[in-house]
Amino acid sequence: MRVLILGGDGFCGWPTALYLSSKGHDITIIDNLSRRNIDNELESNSLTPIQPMGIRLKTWKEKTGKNIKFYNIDVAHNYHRLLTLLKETTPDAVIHFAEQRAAPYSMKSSFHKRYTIDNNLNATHNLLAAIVESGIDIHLIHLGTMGVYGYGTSGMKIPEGYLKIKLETDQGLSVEKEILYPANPGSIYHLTKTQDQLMFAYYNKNDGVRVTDLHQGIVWGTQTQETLIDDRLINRFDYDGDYGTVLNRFLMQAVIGYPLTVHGSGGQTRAFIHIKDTVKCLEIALNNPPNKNDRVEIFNQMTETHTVKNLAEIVSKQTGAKIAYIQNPRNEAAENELYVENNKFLGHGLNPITLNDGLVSEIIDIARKYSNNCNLEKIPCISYWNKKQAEGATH
Ligand code: NAD
Ligand code: USQ
Repeated sequence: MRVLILGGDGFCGWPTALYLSSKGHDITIIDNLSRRNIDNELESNSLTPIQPMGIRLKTWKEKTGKNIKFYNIDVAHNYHRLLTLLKETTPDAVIHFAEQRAAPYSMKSSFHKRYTIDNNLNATHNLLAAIVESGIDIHLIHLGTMGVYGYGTSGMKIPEGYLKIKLETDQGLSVEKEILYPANPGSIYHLTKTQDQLMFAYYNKNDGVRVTDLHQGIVWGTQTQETLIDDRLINRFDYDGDYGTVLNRFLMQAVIGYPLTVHGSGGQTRAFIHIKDTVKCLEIALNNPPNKNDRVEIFNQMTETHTVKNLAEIVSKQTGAKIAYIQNPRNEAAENELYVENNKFLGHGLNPITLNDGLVSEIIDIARKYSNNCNLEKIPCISYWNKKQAEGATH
């Protein structure tokens, strides 16, 4: 298939581009390199030495003979360049990773809130409008988040996108309906993903755009089979207080002897997926598009849940790392339970990689190899959700 990958220079997008190219798909990456510029803004870096796009693509061609094209386009603001590219490449599918994805970054200041809203909502809307204007029947696959649901239920499993409800009419009749699961965002970033859902529902209803929305959990790991082919293909590894996600941060912290930074009591339960499963899920979504008149297809893209405390204990047991319970900079529930339905991907043959599969030591090895690149000053999370959180801060 001809596939455009928006955000194909990023942590999830780059390995997905390589994986799908290795499977024979014709891949074009679109990215405005904003994530690399944010590293400059934050004076932070990927722990792993990621190469410029030109070197990445030249290496891929050299090692596999396969060509991946690249266009530097800001999809949130260069509408006509995006539209022209859709018309010229007539893709079967567009995979949309191109959003500002860090909750702490989105909460740093009014500037960061406004940037995240502007970038994410306009990127998604421009893509939808351009698909309609192009007149091409393109399957849009979007990377959403488990965070659209909030993290908790009343004991039931969080369904895949839609909730069955029963309503009582004024005449006393009982009516069954299915609605989008109520949105409950925990940050400005997560708020943009809940808004994306409404845009998909609208364009699907009004214009028949075929959409698959993947509600993904926290991605851990860094390398895939393809990024391992050559050092110059290495994937990024975020460890800083804004972009580093919890499990990868703990593993890196353990390697350098930095006490594991558990926020609060660590009772927050979250959903996880390994990067190697992320790329497989994208392939499954690509190969199973919704039919023309189907509603938006929603998959929960996660394979296991853990509390933050539990993760810290697993890492500590394996490495001897100390655990530090620190004041939580976020405004989030101190503890929650999380049960998630993920039968759709399992039904399509996904065989999940879990924390027990030994890949934790693979990440420890990478963190050890590149530990000299770590800037200790960038580890603390200093983005506070509100005034109260900032006042209670110890940093
Ligand atoms: P990332 O920041 O590494 O990658 C995003 C890429 O999109 C970057 O290369 C960036 O330069 C590009 N981009 C952003 N705005 C753009 C714009 N306006 N025009 C063109 N390119 C733009 O993030 P990631 O971790 O790869 O996440 C990709 C997607 O998956 C995001 O939408 C994120 O919300 C979602 N997701 C990520 C995780 C995770 O744990 N990393 C979990 C769940 C969902
Ligand atoms: N946490 C710590 N210590 C740390 C870092 C985080 O205790 O050093 C805690 C946080 O307070 C939070 C949990 O770990 O309770 C998860 O934080 P995270 O930074 O690992 O993940 P999150 O902010 O939820 O965001 C990440 C991705 C985002 C994606 C989301 C999926 O950055 O793009 O949408 O995971 S989900 O969490 O399922 O909503």
